[in-house]
Amino acid sequence: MASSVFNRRLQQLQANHDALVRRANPREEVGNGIFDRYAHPVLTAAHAPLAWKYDLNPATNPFLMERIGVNATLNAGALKWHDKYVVVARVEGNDRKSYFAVAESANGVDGFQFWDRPITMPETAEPDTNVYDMRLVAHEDGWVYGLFCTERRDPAASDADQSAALAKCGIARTKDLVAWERLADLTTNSAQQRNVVLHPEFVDGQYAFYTRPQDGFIEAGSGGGIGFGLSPSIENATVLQEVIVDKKQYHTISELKNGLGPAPLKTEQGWLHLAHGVRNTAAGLRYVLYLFMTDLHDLTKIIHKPAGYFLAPEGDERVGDVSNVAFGNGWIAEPDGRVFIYYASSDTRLHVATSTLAQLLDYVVNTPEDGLRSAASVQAINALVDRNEAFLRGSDVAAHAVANTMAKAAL
Ligand code: M1P
Repeated sequence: MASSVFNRRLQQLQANHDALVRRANPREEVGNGIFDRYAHPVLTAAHAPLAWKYDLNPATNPFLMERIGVNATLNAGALKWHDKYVVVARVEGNDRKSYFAVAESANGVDGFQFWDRPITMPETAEPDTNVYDMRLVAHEDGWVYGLFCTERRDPAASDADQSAALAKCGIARTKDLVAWERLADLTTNSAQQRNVVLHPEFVDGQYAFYTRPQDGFIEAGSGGGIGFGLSPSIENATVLQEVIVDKKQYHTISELKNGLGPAPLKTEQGWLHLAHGVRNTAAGLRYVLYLFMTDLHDLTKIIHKPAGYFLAPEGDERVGDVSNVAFGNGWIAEPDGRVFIYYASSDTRLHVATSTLAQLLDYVVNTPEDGLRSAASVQAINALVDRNEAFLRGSDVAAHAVANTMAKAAL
């Protein structure tokens, strides 16, 4: 009896898992011309291998119960690796602890499958309570780095307060995405750090970091925005001076805080950045993604910054463990110009949006900047309508001229 329950459940679980992993992920029609969305998430909690969750021995698990639950798969770093699209996802268990796991796909939009085991991330002398949100960077020094948030209980918190935490940037490196060497956590002058990203090239012979200084675990406070600083060493990385590159700003999508997503992409026009901005609402925080570009030589100078968000949670994406959140810390740029942007919705599942470098550059360069006032927004619309009317008048004249020429030719 027990064995027939076990066998039936095992068959069903395997069939469901296979169907999920093999499910095609069609591109959604029309879109906004900037990027394309897809019908399904690329990675969900249900993608986790059965062997991570179930004791598959009928003698020790006759009901084939789930022994270890997976709650969510989100915020993934990304890399093209041996011709595969690879993400290092944040996998969150039912126990609220996150860990990292590699999943790969042949085409970047469907068929994502986890490798056999999650990453065994070494700890420092001060064990991490929780690790999450890895930024993967193939650095010009030859290593692949994973920078992530390591969270530990705030030692100054009273017994009554079991939620106060300290966030720091953990650093690890690898040559194969399987064996990781853990380095010392990043040292900065800020009380806390999250969303730290390693720049892929040396700057003045030093390692360059994008930071997000913050006063508290949730509040960026006086931290100000996305920072930038240099460290002579990666083994004991220390950034003593942070320059704010992109500050949080009143009544914008990042009035509360912001943070860099993946490492920037180098283009002929500048470094292209993907970041998240956070604002407060009566219904809680709203996280959206935005793009900006910095100067090729002065990495602290923004040369283009479109107004508002690039991508916001939409439809089902708006609901999850932390609703109204879009968060992206991984993208892959192909030599043919395609760009795969991996973003998570509502701290629950991972999606892909695709675009091209040509589209993203057009968007960044030609989208009006934020005028920071309602009147300026109306001015931007009026300027566009003026240009459209002039263009349509001109094309009317041109169309008439062509029609006249053709009519004369027909006589
Ligand atoms: O819950 C939304 C996000 O909150 C944090 O991001 P930030 O540091 O910018 O506030 C992170 O915990 C992130 O993982 C999470 O998705």
